[in-house]
Amino acid sequence: MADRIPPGRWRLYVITDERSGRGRSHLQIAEAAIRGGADVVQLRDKGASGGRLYEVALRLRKLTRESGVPFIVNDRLDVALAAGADGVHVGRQDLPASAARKILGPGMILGVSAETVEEAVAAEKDGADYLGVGPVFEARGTKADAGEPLGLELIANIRRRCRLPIVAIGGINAENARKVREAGADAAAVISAIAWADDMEKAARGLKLHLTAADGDC
Ligand code: TZP
Ligand code: MG
Repeated sequence: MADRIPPGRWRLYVITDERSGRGRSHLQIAEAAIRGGADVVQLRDKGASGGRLYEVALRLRKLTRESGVPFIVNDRLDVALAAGADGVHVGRQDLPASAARKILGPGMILGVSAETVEEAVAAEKDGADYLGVGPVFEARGTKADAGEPLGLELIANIRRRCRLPIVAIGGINAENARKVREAGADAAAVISAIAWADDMEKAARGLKLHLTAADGDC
């Protein structure tokens, strides 16, 4: 098994979301994404019951462990802990970062969403391991309540104020992926660019190439 890649080295962060996946399952999206070079996989399912989410998390845990890819659960600390995930991602509607850190202990990865520089600074102080920053571009096709795009400028501003790895999110695709790296993001998180692609593996491979192409410049 490959050594686990820490957040600062992540480039392609793939979020499985069945509702925006043309009927593809979480497992199918994750399998294709990993074959295409995903550095980390997040399970996101706002509609699933705790029981169903736990079952899916166990399957993704097995797959990601065998592939040496870190596994993050969105929103649900309980499911992340029960399934033996590597970490959890929390946002404004979830348990605050400081409380999540208390429960997780120092060994698990804590991702925290930030839509402003102030939120990013607070998340860093509260124990986040990486920041999810966005929506950078238009993302309401995937997340109805995503809000106005915040732009590349936000990434650059957070980069100046925080040391944590930045995972940019929202409307990222093969055309604009390199721009988020150049603005200061370490990685890009994507849903539709992979889950909606005709060939998910090929889409992941293409995105990964764009994201790593900027390695020499950043
Ligand atoms: N948080 C901010 S935008 C977004 C989330 C979960 C949706 C990203 O989806 P896509 O399809 O990659 O724009
Ligand atoms: Mg959340």
